[in-house]
Amino acid sequence: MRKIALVAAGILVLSGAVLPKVAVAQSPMVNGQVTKIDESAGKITLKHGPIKKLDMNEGMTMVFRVQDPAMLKQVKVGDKVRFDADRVNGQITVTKIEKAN
Ligand SMILES: [Cu+2]
Repeated sequence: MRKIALVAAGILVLSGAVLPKVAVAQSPMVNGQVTKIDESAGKITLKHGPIKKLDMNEGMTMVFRVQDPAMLKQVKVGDKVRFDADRVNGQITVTKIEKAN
């Protein structure tokens, strides 16, 4: 009986320790607008606001790689979007993208 209680307590401690980390890892989405899509190259050009974690302190228009080519089918040129980007193997890559309302 005591062992079960200890295991249960351990699970509670673990889940409590893991959950806040997940919340912190989620970075806020960046606002942008699609100006060009190159499906064959797996690239998208976005006009976007500052992305502090990528040392972009001002907005700009630039080309990003996309993590999954299917992302390029979810949006079209002119769409306002919200996205997240990160350095993946040294290349700045869109990891999430969704249409903004
Ligand atoms: Cu940029």
